[in-house]
Amino acid sequence: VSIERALHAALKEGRLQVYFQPQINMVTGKLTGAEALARLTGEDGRFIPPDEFIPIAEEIGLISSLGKLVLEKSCAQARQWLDQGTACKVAVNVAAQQFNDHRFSETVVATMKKYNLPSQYLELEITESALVEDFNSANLTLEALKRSGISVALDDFGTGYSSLSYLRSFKLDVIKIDKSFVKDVTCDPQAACIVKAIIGLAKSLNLHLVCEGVESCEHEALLIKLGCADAQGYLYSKPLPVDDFNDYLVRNS
Ligand code: G
Ligand code: G
Ligand code: MN
Ligand code: NA
Repeated sequence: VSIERALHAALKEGRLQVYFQPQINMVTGKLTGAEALARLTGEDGRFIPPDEFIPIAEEIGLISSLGKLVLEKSCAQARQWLDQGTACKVAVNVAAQQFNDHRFSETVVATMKKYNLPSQYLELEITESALVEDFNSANLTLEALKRSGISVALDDFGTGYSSLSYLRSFKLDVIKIDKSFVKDVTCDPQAACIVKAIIGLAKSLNLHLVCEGVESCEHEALLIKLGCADAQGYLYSKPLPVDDFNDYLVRNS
């Protein structure tokens, strides 16, 4: 109940925070973008983890409003980065409910226009659950996004039920290998085989690939050896409040 109240209050006042986690090219060390991650503070000032408030926002029907606010803040931020000469693409998570709203692509395009943000600076991250509900409408939404030049990533790849058919059926641009595989890639030969297979799959389907949850130099070295360049993880940085991300951005561009 306290999380519910905090969500309502934060949305009403537009004071949901957005943190940014750097995405890195492991080979060049260069920054390639940032993932936007929502953060919520309770009325008592306590930090509420997203694993707690996202499912509740979904349950009580607030996830689309939350997503809209994150999208809005992310586009505003990407615009500001462009203006200050440190251009940075931002990747925004989209919940299934939000993605399946028939006005979703319109809202995204309108938000980009509002901030005069070129489409190459926005990426959307969806999970398979966004694609299962209604094949035709999901396809139409993805096509509309593609026409507008917005790329779409399939998040948490490998953890759902039928990822491979989605890769064939839908126009996606990026797959993000779930951190559960990356975590074990250096100690579990089976995890390494799966990562290797996903890298091969992405290459042959001409999809861009990002490894999530890179935490050690050993992870990095092995992933580069297996053929993946782009990554995200604590080895480079945790998700950062916007001021800290800005420092990172200025230092790294
Ligand atoms: O930092 P991390 O603990 O941020 O995020 C936990 C989970 O919450 C992840 O699965 C992430 O995708 C999800 N999440 C974080 N921000 C958002 C958001 O703005 N929208 C949606 N739908 N999910 C988010
Ligand atoms: O589910 P999604 O991929 O959208 O959310 C990313 C989640 O992964 C966030 O909760 C973020 O804080 C977390 N995360 C980012 N980098 C790392 C990492 O190196 N290790 C772990 N364990 N989690 C990470
Ligand atoms: Mn994500
Ligand atoms: Na993920």
